[in-house]
Amino acid sequence: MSSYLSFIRDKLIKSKEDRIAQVAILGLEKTGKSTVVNRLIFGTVDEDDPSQLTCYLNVAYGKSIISVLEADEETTRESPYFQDILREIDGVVFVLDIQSQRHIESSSYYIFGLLDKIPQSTPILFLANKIDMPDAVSFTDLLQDPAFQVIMEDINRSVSIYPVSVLTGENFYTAFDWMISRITGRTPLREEVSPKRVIVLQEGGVPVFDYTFDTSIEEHDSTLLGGLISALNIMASTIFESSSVMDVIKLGAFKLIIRKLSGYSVVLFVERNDSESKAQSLAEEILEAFIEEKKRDPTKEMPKQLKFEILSKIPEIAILLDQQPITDSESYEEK
Ligand SMILES: Nc1nc2c(ncn2[C@@H]2O[C@H](COP(=O)(O)OP(=O)(O)OP(=O)(O)O)[C@@H](O)[C@H]2O)c(=O)[nH]1
Ligand SMILES: [Mg+2]
Repeated sequence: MSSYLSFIRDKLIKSKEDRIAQVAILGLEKTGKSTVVNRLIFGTVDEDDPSQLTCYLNVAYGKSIISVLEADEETTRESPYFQDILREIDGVVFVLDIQSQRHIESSSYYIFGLLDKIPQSTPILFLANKIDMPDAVSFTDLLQDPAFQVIMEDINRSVSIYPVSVLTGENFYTAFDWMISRITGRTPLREEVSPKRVIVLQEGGVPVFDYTFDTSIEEHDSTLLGGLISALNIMASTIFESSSVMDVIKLGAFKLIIRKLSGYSVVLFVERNDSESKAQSLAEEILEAFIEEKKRDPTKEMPKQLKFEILSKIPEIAILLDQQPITDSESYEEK
């Protein structure tokens, strides 16, 4: 084990030169660390997934690559290499199990023991995990816990805590995105683009996938929309060069971002003033995820739940899908 950790430490220092964000996933036994790692790798989790004790691997997060290190309690307490690792790491994610008050207490002891070893400049994200469990301690009660108040009120640190279920995915990407935007200095996605609806059209403009993110918007008829876009594209390619296709249309309060791939087109509705490049990359990711699912099972119907699952596999979209978007009173953040 100790040679594996010295290997991790050396890899970590090397990856730092490559500017890959390094995130440590820490927490007591069975809090959900490996579930976090699995969600990052596969975009979904299976309760029977193996629970690796210490692992270090690169995963794709949206368009970037991050390195994640899962380390169990014993490693963090006992390995001399782990001290070096904590000094090098860009962000720490503490997973704590909030299924009972007793679980929370043991986690807070552990956290206090480690806190001094984490440099002040390293952002720390607390995942208050397992909110799906029936007797889980409420987030409001957790925030009243004096131990957490001390941690959260340390003004010299960048700390945040989110109630999540890594198992169901609820709030997970919102929380993780906080960490990534802290490390990379990137603007959180929510502030750059707010997708309203996405439609995938097959050749000829027939809608084959339709998902509304914002149920308050007016639902335009997707068949008519498909017809409009395909007619416009046919006319455009007749008038201009044959390869010309429309890629952005501004219409009232919306901007329609259009992308084409393998005979399908995606139309993503965003707000008129949203970041165009960000919206284009989201539209491409959705179309790629759709095509991948189609390849896997060309005949399969896509009920709403499956569409939701396809979209949830894209971290940046999953943030927007969180069933219960976090409100100011629910999230507690200190800069
Ligand atoms: N209900 C519920 N169970 C969860 C959640 N996250 C993880 N679990 C379960 O908690 C158990 C432990 O999860 P792991 O991810 O293996 O935890 P770990 O921290 O990696 O555990 P060790 O590596 O063994 O220390 C598994 O049975 C998971 O399915 C959650 O959000 N809700
Ligand atoms: Mg594990």
